[in-house]
Amino acid sequence: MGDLRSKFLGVYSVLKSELLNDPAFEFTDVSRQWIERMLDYTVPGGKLNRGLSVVDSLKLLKDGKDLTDDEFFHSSALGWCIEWLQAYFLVLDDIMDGSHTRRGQLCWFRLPKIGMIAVNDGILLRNHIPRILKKHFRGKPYYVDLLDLFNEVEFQTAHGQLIDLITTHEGEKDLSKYSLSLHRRIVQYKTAYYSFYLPVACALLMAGEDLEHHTDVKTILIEMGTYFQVQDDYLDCFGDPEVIGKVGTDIQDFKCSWLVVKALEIASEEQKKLLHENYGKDDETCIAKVKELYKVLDLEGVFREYESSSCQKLTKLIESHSSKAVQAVLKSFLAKIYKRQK
Ligand code: GPP
Ligand code: MG
Ligand code: MG
Ligand code: MG
Repeated sequence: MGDLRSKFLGVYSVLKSELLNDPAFEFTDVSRQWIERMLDYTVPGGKLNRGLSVVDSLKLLKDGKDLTDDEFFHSSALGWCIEWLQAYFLVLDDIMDGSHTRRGQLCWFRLPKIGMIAVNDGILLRNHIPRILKKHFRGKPYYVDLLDLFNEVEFQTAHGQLIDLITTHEGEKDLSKYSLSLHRRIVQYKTAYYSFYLPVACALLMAGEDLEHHTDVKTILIEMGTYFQVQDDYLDCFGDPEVIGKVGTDIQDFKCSWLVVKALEIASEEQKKLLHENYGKDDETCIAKVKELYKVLDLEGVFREYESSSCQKLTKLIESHSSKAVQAVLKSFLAKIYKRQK
């Protein structure tokens, strides 16, 4: 496994050096150094689950047969395109959410002399993806489908991010509009498509499949992605910042988090009043009061129950799929995230 990771990181170095020598731009030493530093800081430091899943999934779709060197390189390159997409989203998301840390270090825009140049860095990260695809996939029969897939998923994610942001609108803080169905809509679009559907869809395209024939796989992956974002919402408050590598901001940001939705479902009138008074305020005392209420309501227990029932539901869905190879892909994905601590 460690070996796979280091081989995968080897592909990152190749892609990075190609991008730093892209003939479409006349690089100076200074601009090249900027991008290299920015890439090393924002792209490879995460869990790499999304990227590695393309490689794993392709292998499972080939009934477990070892990948050729060429298949390994290309599935890794697609995996890295997803990691690039993720880096682009996170650089911008951290600005929008006012976050401080990410992956155990300061958010990119928080570094000295970076600031809002990070917005342009986000745009550069996003633009690296079609450069990688053009260089390595232009001649493939699935090239157009690949471009289309990345475009569609980015479109969905940006709209998910939009609803995540506009539901928190300053001046109209209204918890009564927060519901499980609104939460579902937000997380499906902002997280599930790019984190779950995209890696498997990339592997399916490489395996010569037509994505239109796999809407059932998509449905299961979106369900899994929803579960993943509920975990993210839970960890935002209950996770160990040392382990998750970030300090949560959902309470002060007035996010439509799974935790606040569940709290509203089970709270008494008095507890609801406390939430209304303290949720969405960037003040340590207010944040502490909300966290205390979450403890009193035993949201940890509510989450653990959700986690096991979700896993059972997903396992049933997966086992009802007609292809054993696809089942293996989905099970491996689920195993990677079940009861994750980060
Ligand atoms: C995660 O939400 C969602 C994204 C990273 C998508 C961002 C999309 C853009 C178009 C910028 P989150 O804010 O809960 O993630 P985290 O907890 O990691 O900050
Ligand atoms: Mg966000
Ligand atoms: Mg965020
Ligand atoms: Mg979060």
